[in-house]
Amino acid sequence: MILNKDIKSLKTIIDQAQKPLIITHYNPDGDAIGSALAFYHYLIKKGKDPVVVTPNDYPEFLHWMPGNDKVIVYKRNCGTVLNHLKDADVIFALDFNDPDRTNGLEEYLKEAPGKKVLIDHHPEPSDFADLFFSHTEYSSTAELIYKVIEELGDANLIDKTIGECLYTGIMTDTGSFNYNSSYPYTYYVVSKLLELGVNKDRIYWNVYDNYSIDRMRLLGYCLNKKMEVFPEYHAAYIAITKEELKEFNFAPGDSEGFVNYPLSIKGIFFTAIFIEKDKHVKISFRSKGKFPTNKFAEEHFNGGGHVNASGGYSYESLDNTLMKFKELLEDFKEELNNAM
Ligand SMILES: [Mn+2]
Repeated sequence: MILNKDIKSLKTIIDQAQKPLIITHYNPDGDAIGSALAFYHYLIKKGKDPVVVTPNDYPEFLHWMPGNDKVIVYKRNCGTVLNHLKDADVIFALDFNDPDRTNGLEEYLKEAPGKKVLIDHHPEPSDFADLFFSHTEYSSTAELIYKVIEELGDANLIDKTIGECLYTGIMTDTGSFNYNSSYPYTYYVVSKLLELGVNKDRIYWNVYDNYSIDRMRLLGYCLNKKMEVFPEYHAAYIAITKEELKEFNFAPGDSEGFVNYPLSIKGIFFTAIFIEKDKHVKISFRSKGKFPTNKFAEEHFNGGGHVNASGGYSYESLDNTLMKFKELLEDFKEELNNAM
């Protein structure tokens, strides 16, 4: 439930804002960028001059979004971003629950003098903001942004441009309405966005139908040669080494979504992808049903996230990481067998 008093506070904060700044998490996804740009366009309509900051670059399939050219990437513009953080009188933290999720900006964010407003749908936010809109029942931060703007009495300011950004966030965070999308409100928002003329097919093509040839071949290789299936645990994983990534001219974002494919196998409810990096192994988890991948990631792989979609890291070798994962499957056998 969004409290009236919080909406009142937010209204005052926005009215008084001279230098608002919007920031997302590291490796921003469609929801992070969609929410940030939607809120950017909203603040412009409120007569503000907002700045949008991301900690690092994001995949090219999000570069078509309106306002993309306004985003300042910290990794490439350190000084500019730090100055903006110091100058901002309001900081909107979108789609993340802890300053650590900015991967390198956490201290600057915590020390920044501006008022901090969190708008996010991840569980258990840390106590770094002055005002919290933290609601896990929303499919995406984008959907929550719609709700907040509606509660502010500004639904009439949401136009096609804002709508395209919001729709992208909702679509990507639900895997095109495949998961996290069982509440009617999601479809209420979508219906409103469609009324504004948002072209959902074009957005889908922009985001999903833009594989490079290398990426498509990497996917084929992963499914054919690198997928291990464990029917007895209802689980499967894909693991890719650094050398293999090089072979396929890996670009950031190329393995996005691969983790979901094994879930299409009959009887598979839990999947993981392990990607070998220079100093660690990056892991993503997905599940169908009750198996809490976020708890699993948090307890065993230095990570966290949502019940059905989460991520983590391992600082051991890829081989040892996979061995550990397989042992854990045995430990969780009963829970996995009762997950559906
Ligand atoms: Mn999100």
